[in-house]
Amino acid sequence: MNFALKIVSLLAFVSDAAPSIDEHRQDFATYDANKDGFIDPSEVRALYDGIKSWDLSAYFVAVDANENGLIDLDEFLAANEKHDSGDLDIKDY
Ligand SMILES: [Ca+2]
Ligand SMILES: [Ca+2]
Repeated sequence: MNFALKIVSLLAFVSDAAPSIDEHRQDFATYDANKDGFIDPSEVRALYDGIKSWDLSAYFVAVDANENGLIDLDEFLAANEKHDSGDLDIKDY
C-alpha cells in the first residue's frame, strides 16, 4: 500500500458519498481514544497497528496545522474537507 492510500484510509473509514461533518466528528471521536479532545500519535498508532514512523510523521505534518504534535477537531475537519474535495496536499514519500 502506498503512502497516499494510507492517508486516504486514515482520513475516512468509508467514503462512498462525501461524508458529512457529523460523520467526521464521529470519526474524530473514534480516533480520540482517551477523549481528551486531541488525536495524538499513539492513538493513530493504536488504530493502525504497524504504521511506519515516517508515515505517522507525514500524517501529522499534513494534518497538524499548528504543529503542536496533536490533531484537534478543527485540524481534523479541515484535513477531511480538503480530502473530500480531492485537494489534500501531501507529499508522496
Ligand atoms: Ca486523545
Ligand atoms: Ca495541532
